[in-house]
Amino acid sequence: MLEGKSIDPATLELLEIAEAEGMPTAFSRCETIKPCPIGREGNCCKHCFMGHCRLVGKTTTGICGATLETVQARNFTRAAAAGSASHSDHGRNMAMTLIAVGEGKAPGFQVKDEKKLRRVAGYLGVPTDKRTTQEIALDVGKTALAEFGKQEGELLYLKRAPQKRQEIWRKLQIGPRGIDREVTEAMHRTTMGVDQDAEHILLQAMRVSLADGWGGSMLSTDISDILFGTPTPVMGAFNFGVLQEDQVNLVIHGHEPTLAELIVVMANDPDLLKYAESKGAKGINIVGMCCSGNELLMRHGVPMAGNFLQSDLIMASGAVEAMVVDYQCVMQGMQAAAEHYHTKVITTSPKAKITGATHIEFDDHRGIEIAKLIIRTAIDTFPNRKKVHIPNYIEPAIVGFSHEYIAYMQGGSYRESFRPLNDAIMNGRIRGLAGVAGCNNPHTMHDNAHVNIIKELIKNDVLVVTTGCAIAGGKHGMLTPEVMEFAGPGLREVCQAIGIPPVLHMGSCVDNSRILTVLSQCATEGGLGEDISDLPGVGIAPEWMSEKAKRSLE
Ligand code: NFS
Ligand code: SF4
Repeated sequence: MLEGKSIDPATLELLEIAEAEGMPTAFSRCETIKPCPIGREGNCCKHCFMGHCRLVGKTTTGICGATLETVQARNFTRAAAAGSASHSDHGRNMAMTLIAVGEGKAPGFQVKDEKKLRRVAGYLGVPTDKRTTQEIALDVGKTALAEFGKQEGELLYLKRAPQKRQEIWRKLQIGPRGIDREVTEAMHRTTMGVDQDAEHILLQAMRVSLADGWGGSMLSTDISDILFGTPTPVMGAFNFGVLQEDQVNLVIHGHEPTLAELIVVMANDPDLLKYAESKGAKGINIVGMCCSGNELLMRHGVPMAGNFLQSDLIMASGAVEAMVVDYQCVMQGMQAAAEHYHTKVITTSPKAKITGATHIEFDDHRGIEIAKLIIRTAIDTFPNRKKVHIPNYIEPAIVGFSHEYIAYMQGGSYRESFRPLNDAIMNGRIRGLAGVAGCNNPHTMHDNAHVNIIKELIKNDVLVVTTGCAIAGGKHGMLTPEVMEFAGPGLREVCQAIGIPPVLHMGSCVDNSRILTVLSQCATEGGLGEDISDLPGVGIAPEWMSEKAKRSLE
């Protein structure tokens, strides 16, 4: 029964338990739900109530006359708009937290990376001379926030792309003006009776996607680095084995690093540790999941319990006291899974509740107090544990390769460069660069595509960067220096010379923006052409499921 569901033995082990105990998971639900083939292909239009129109067989237009091309382009663009809205709304929250820090109203948070703050101020045209960190932070936050509601002009970060690329965007008129404006326009143009030329619709899909990659996501990454530090390599660990049998386990899942950062700090609070002891636990163990997990992993080495398809399954360990979630990729089924055990699902975002779950709302003005309350709630749950079974799989990994760090590795603090990498591509020792990103999807064997594609790429001298749930490779030894032996001879030589592994963990999905800036710098460094499209680079999301990944695929 379980055969073919995952290549990860830890996942299979808990799936067996879940099945025996009748705990539902995405895997089990996937057995009974067959995706609608019409919708899956994008051939169904739900944009007005003369329909919904299913364009199959001899039916080639909807009641309004919309053609299959139009319907498909509209569906695609709406998914891209939703994906952009999600990443960007996350970016907006980061900007608001930075403003609160600038105003001195966010106790527990501060500017951790002053150098990055000044660099970002430069991109956004915020003056830095003779100004305090707090003043700069406030202005950077406000300028970033203004990018969302801007009605005219173009996003300030577009300037970070190679000149040639910017000119193409301008010529096609797809340079985003304001992030929210592009999402709204995508929704408007795809509603009944508006834009009905497939190619023209798809131009807006590109514009709304650029508003994410060079807007919401990039701002999110930059502000996270300013507030929590720009990642540098750190040791981490992967898989269910990171849960601790004798400690209170909190799994942090979702996307925003803000509250998660405070929970990590507060897990060392002596009073809370004492409280945990009073309930019979030997400590408080914080582990990550999906993108929030990635954020914590790459900045603090907080162990990563798993990726998307492991997020309800982990409950079957019986060792999760609290599943702390904010938003995105948080399956509602988690609550049903939690009800089979003692686990409390705790929702924390004002934007996202789950029926039946405990809601403890985050507010960055009272962050510490809320973090403490969440940990206390988890501790209170510890005595209710029933049977515990933690699969004994744990894989070490080196993670946390930011753009800044990769540039530093190639030239030191004062001569940051991408020259060695460019030279290696030009002389053929590296054949290309690949970004392996995106989710899991129960319609395909869990982790299989991620891991095998990465293996094949490095064997063929392609340098790989990985983000989001594609960090699946971490569970299978792909993020250790030992993986070097699987790399082709050219790639191995270059990685040894620069001092980087052949598979670089670059963070969460919004951190795909780090890939964009790396590619941009490779292109502008010279020798490989003048544009990102001149580079031998590819982006793959082989197990994708989210609209956010659809956006990234463009
Ligand atoms: Ni990305 Fe993060 Fe994972 Fe897919 Fe979801 S967690 S933003 S969308 S499932 S990679
Ligand atoms: Fe059908 Fe046209 Fe309405 Fe879509 S917009 S549901 S194709 S009538």
